[in-house]
Amino acid sequence: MIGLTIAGLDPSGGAGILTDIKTFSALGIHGTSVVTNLTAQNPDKVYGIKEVDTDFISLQFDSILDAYPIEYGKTGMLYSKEIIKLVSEKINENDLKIVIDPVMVASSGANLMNNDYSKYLKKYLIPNGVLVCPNIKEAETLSGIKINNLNDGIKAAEKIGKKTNVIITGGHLNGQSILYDGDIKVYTQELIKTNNTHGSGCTFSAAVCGYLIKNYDLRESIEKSNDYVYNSIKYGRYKTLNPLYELNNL
Ligand code: PXL
Repeated sequence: MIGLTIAGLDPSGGAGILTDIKTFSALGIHGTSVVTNLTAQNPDKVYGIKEVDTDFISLQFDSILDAYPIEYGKTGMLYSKEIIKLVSEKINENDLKIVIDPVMVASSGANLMNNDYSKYLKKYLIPNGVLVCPNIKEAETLSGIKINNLNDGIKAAEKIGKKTNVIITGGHLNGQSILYDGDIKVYTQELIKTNNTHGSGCTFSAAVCGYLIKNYDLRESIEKSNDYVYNSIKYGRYKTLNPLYELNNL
């Protein structure tokens, strides 16, 4: 079983590609990656961002897809319109089924997107995804709806859900996640008091992608990923998640 992450590199290992690969590994999946951006950061601060040029991103896609029969992938930090367009073209050309984490801002507060990022995400990428998983802030940006309570979240999910299945992840709404896949379903989870949350969006989207690869349906994959992220946060270390908890048996 093989998965693909199309995302940025967080050298602290807390988020981005390194976390996605750890998550795939914990699920028994061989992880491949296309690096869209290099970042210099730790869980507290982003020191810098360097975009990879689109020709080289394209070459990474070709090198992986020429060698491996990949069906499912996920996207993380894409940063610019040019990268979103290129990634969307590659996804369409290769019929990839993609879980989209619409990464906009790092947990430390730094911007991980360029101007009009949300507009181009909605135009090129989201309509071709199998699931988009925004947190509350990202859902507000994508929907244009301010989310103060569950009802607002449901409205936002229905609006974003016109383009593809969506789950608004619940870390900021009392542990309530809102799925719209034609019907609304609300998942409620206990919130853990901790600062080990850096990378939770990356881990969730990689886990959903991983469970889809393992042939679970979308709802089963989401439910299993909710548990997976809960435990990764619970057993986190060094202000980041521990997506290997299953392997470590902590
Ligand atoms: O958690 C969002 C995220 C995604 N991808 C990269 C990141 C971060 C947050 O810091 O650095 C590369």
